[in-house]
Amino acid sequence: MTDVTATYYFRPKEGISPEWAAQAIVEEQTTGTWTDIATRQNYVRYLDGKIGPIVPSGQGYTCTISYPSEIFEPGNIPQYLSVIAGNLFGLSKIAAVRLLDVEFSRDIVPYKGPKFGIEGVRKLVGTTDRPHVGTIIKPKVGLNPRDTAEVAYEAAIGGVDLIKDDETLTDQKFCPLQERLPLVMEQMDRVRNETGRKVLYAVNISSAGDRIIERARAAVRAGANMLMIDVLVCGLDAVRVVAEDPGINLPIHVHRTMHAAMTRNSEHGIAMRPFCRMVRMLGGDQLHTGTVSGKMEHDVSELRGDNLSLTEPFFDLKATFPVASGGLHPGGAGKEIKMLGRDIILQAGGGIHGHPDGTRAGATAMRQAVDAALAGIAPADYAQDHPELKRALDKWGIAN
Ligand code: RUB
Ligand code: CA
Repeated sequence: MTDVTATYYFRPKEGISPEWAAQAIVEEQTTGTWTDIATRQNYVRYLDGKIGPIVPSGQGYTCTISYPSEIFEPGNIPQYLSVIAGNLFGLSKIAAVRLLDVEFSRDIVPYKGPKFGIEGVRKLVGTTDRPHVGTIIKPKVGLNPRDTAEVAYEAAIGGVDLIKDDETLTDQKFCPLQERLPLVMEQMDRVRNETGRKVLYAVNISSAGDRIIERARAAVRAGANMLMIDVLVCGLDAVRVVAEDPGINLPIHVHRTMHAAMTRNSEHGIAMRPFCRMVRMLGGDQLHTGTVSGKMEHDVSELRGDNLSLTEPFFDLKATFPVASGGLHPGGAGKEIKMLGRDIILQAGGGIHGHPDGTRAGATAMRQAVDAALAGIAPADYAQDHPELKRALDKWGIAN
């Protein structure tokens, strides 16, 4: 296959036919423009896109557009986005357009994908098939490095597999990265000595385009065991830049802050799916895709498909670990596992640090909730002899 096939939903304005709208999109994104042009010589026409069947869907239509792979500059992800998701969103005769999915051809995937992937991350942590439990240090900003490390220790000793910075914490004065990272890693070593468990800490290296790679290298030198990137605010290519650096051999946790500006509207924007495919090919080892029981808006069938796009066969690339996060708590773990499976990272911020007995008990309660789900025992029953889970369920209830 040499074409790149993108699937769009679109709704033309009144009086505009779906055929005209699809044609307007394909012209804008390939060799045409709003009017005939004398310069569109025959020899450029091999770059024209092809419109697939136009199918009514909801208030509008869906169709595929196949782009010849020669229109793409291999390895230039910003350019890919301009083709599949560029000007078309602003065409005034089309009320709404949403990029739903994209299928890339091998010749424009010159990427190695995740270095670790699900299996590699499991190997680091020492698990076979249970869901991982993670936490975001809260409050998301403000704690000093020492308190950050203390919270990290409590979460780790309580049982989490992964600790991460939040999206707005980078390298501010109140918590400089080069101070907090060694202190947190010291606590991770302490947990390793006390329990034998390796806990990952994803330090947020998100920063300006000309600084992120140096920040990543500095984090490696300071002993980091995982890096985190806010992929949409940094730009998708930030993941590739870090993943391809020969001196960086750490898994990358990918946060998607700002995504809902593009993904939330079911008629207009860019669905999560294309981002999943691109983050995977660019080398993200873990990616936030949402929850079925948490605080963020979601569509269950889209979410399941998004997670599948991270794990299904995709050339020879490893699978990216989906992360369920946003308003999760122990009472939601069972539902998440039931709907999303075991290859999932269940990440709770408030749902761990908000436990009535504190962070350590919150982390233990999350692990107990996972154990209950895997044993097929109702959380309320399991909580009878697991007091941390009991206290969490009393506070937050059970998602059904
Ligand atoms: C969750 C959190 C993450 C959200 C983002 O904190 O800090 O940034 O997961 O959402 P809490 P998404 O557990 O306290 O809600 O993962 O959907 O992008
Ligand atoms: Ca957050």
